[in-house]
Amino acid sequence: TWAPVRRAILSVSDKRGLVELAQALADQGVDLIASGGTRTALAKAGLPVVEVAEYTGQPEILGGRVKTLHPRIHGGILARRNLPEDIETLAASGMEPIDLVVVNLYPFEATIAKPDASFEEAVENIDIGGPSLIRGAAKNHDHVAVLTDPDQYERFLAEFRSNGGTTLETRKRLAREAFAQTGAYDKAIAGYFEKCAALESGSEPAAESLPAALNIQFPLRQPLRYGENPHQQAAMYVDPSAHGPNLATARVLHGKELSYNNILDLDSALRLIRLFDEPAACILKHNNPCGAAIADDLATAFERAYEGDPVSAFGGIVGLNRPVDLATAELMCKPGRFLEAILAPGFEPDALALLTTKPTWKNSIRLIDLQAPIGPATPSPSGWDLRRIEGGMLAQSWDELEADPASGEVKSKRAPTATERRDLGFAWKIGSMVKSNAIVVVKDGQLLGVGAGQMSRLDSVRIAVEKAGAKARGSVLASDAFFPFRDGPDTAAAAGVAAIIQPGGSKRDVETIAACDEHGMAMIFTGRRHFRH
Ligand code: 93A
Repeated sequence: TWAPVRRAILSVSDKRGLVELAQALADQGVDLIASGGTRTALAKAGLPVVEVAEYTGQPEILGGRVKTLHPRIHGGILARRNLPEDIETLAASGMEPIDLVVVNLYPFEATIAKPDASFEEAVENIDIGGPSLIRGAAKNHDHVAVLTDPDQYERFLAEFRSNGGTTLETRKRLAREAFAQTGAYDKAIAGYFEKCAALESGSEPAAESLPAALNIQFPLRQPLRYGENPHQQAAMYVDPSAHGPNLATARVLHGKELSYNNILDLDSALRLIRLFDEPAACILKHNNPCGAAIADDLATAFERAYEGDPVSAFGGIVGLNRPVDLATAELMCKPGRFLEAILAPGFEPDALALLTTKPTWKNSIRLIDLQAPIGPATPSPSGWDLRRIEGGMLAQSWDELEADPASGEVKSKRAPTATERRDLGFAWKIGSMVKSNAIVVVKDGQLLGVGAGQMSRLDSVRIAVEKAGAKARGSVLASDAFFPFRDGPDTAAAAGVAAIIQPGGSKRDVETIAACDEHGMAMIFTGRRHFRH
């Protein structure tokens, strides 16, 4: 099942890591073929490389629209090495097998994201030759490996350096990732065409409509030791259409195998942390945040997240939206602290070294590298949010957060101050990730108290302000859905809460607004609720 790499074609728009990859290939005697710009980059680095035009004898035509679309290239990729007819066909035409395809596509999504991009420019950025190379290699994964993203190079090279080739398992994984990528690419193009057509006809773009039936195929990623409890069987499956950082493909750098509950908590941590632009940290327990903070640097954000509720944070799942640095790792390792897992878009080497050698937890801490930056710009999840019920399944579109919740309508006499507004926005984001009924209390970018999963909203308020204690004075509060009675805001005011954010929409909103005005509290309505059942 092992296949050697003797000849590679490289054609990349994103040239990150290209030279290092090609150097490692050349070091082991791999022949390199590259399209125009890629060849120039490699030749500049002093690497021996043949240009596609020279290899095929066919110069690029139509202003670059036809670069690599040639039988000598596609024959070399698609030939079945174990089929005598294919090998004879190659030989008869003087063609050679190509064992590795390194391609990433014209940046279509980046092009249409530019505010001044014309339709013509977008169309010119539809890659034709690239997807053909990728799909050919992925189809012939029995013999050919395909790399479609610079983030894959390191792992590929670790294997290639040790044996000069790849295993079938690797090639299959790469093929899966390749098809997911070309699929997402075409989906983006189709979406753009649809949007342009809708704009021309003057109507709003049609929302993705509900499918008549869900025909879902999620390949098995890995069996899990057990489910939510030890007597339950469990496994993790992957959504082949998924793109962007996710738990099904994240890399576990260190520690014991992830458990079912770990994965659920880490997934929530990922969803929470990606809501923030600024350095942010969160700590989850039983799928609810017990700590969260934003700050100018990651270490401060972590420290404030932990200190928000140090008792609950013990044994928690940590999510961070910046690579873990040494300062943050040192705070994590403070005496008396214990963490179950840490998820981040990377770990700096000195931080990794420290976290994996702390005596009390060195074998148990799980470190999960998302291998890609995360933030509000990360693509929203693909497909539908699915839940099983007895005898069927529920599907809904994902609960997306409004862009700027704190800019909602001010309902109270007093408008929130600038600081309160910032905290209200932070609280709203955290509240959207708490099990309903959800109430969160926040001050200065730090989560101080959470009331989660209560059957009465008032009980959630009581728990949240009690958790915050004396720190509730001057804080702000978010409620994931409207207050049905004024008792919630009254209780908040008694604890010293200064401002509230909630969706509004109760028939007793007038009474709730009156309560805020009596207590001098500011209140904003967002108009959108975020139940999490
Ligand atoms: O215009 S294309 O669709 N025609 C092609 O035949 C073709 N072959 C590769 N674009 C094509 N590519 C793309 O060119 C690759 O997917 C890659 O994104 C880019 C690399 O071009 P260069 O090496 O000239 O920078």
